[in-house]
Amino acid sequence: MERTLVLLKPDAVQRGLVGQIIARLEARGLKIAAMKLMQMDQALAHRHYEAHVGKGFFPGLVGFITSGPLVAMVLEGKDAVAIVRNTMGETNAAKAAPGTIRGDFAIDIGRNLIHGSDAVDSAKREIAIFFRDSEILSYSRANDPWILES
Ligand code: D4T
Repeated sequence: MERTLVLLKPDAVQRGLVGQIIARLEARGLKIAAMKLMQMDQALAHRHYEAHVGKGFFPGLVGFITSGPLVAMVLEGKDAVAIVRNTMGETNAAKAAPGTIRGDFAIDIGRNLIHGSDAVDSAKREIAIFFRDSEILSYSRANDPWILES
């Protein structure tokens, strides 16, 4: 089953939105395979956001993402990468559709609450940055047949 990395960024923790955001992702049918509260340091932030090194917004992004605790999760499900992305809404929260996490709770691209991997390959790379294999659990839920046909 497909897996993706989700980060509930420091703004989600500070604003007390962690529970509401996780509730939406769980209600969609995604399964929590791993989860922890942690604080990113500079090295981890550079590794995770290596594609953005050198861009104008990079220093602000690193300052923000390292500023306080965040929740890191591995979510699992059919098409988990795309399902998380469309549940989050557009990166620029100002343009995110109502009904999405960003569209309902955020207005600024630099305070957009949540990260979700943008492709299966990047999910694999990002999951390995945050979790050891032994921290990622595979299990069945009693309602799985009511969420996925097969
Ligand atoms: P993340 O990685 O946070 O899920 O965001 P996205 O995958 O949706 O978007 P991204 O990689 O393009 O951007 C990473 C991160 O940088 C912030 N950002 C981005 C910013 O503060 N200013 C900007 O101009 C851009 C493009 C928001 C998300």
